[in-house]
Amino acid sequence: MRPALFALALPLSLAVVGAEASAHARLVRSTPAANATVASPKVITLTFSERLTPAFSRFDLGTRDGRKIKVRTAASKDRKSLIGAPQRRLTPGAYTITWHAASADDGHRMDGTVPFTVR
Ligand SMILES: [Cu+2]
Repeated sequence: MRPALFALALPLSLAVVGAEASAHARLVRSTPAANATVASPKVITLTFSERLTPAFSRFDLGTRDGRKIKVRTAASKDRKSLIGAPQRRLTPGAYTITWHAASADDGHRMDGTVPFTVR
């Protein structure tokens, strides 16, 4: 590639990468926070960097050894958060929130986990 063309192409490709990254729904905040030790949470809230498509966005809750805790999740009014209440009090131990989030902007699906401990 000629130097002049390369000089043009580089900022363009960086711009595309930047747009992609900002269009993905990244987890920005959670309650409980990752790795926190808390009392049994009545409500779990995950807040994302982007508006979500509620039909494809939810989270599960399980013990660290794989037992599922029932939790019904819903999107907040601004569609940037997922909120759910565990259907029973959590006994002391290690838990993992496993989330799935689809960006309303580009439909890209992301997922991740948030570990926490109940004292
Ligand atoms: Cu994306």
